[in-house]
Amino acid sequence: PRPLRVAAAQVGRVDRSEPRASVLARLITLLEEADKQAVKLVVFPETTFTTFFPRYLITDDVELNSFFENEDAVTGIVDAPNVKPFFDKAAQLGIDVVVGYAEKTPDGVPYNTASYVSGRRVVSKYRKVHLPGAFEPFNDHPDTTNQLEKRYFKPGDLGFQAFRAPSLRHEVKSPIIGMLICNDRRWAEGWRCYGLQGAEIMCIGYNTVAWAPELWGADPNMDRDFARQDALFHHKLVCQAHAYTNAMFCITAARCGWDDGKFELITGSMVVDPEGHIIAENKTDGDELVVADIDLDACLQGKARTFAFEKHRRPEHYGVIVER
Ligand code: CDT
Repeated sequence: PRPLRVAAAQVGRVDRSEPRASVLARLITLLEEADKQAVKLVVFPETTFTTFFPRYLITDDVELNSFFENEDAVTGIVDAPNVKPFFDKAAQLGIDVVVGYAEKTPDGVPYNTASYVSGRRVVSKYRKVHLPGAFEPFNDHPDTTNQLEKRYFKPGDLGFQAFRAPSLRHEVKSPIIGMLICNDRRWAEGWRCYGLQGAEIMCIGYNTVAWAPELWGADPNMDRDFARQDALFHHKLVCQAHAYTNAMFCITAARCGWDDGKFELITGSMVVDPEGHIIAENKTDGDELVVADIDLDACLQGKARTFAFEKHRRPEHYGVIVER
């Protein structure tokens, strides 16, 4: 067996005006909880350090920039001024973290990014490929949930690179990891790229609106509870199905709750096993650590038998996927 204790760090309501120091204190509390429970790998949400700002049309550059982390060309995210204490704490506790954030490169290019950080070292970085929404807002009503990722970010340019987490080798033979960000989880292509590289754990942070008729194209009179349930259903559907067909664990971490008291995000923080079963999930819509003991050898059933890619795949018939 290759046992490992992992967690999703769900983060509840974060308002547009919530000070960075306050969010950071909450994240550090989650790290301390993980340490108490001897967790070795914790996955945090998409844009962990701030509210999900692409829902707003922000015309003030100073405010817009305040949601981004300025990366260093050598050290990446770990010494960025607003977030350094978080990475210092994770290193001090010996916990590996996957954390999503709005990245500004040294050349000023904006990406929606997740980094895998261990002992203050960026082991790997992923930039969101599937940016949902539009460049223009639906309207400028203050209650509208916009989805302006195409306005604020460039599409990711790093592809889907699986990597080993050597820092976890003391626990278990270094697992092979993949990262996706929110909307990416709905697309089979990214999962398969990681599956083909033998990934054993998929790490996914997200901000998914519970109610946004403009975005989902739903009937504006649809029952709100139904809309929330449906959004949660689709989140679980894709994560469970893709974890199963690629024979890997999946850890999903939600930014959830009612931002600004009026923009609701779904929960759904969970750990899924390679057979597609949920083995741990959130109980609240606030800050919460969802912990699971996993055995990486559980991937073998799918990788060596049910799907055994090298025996059963027929790539000569899959060309249309990359041709269109
Ligand atoms: N953050 C993010 O990617 N959200 C999208 C909203 C839906 S876009 C139709 C998601 O896929 O959850």
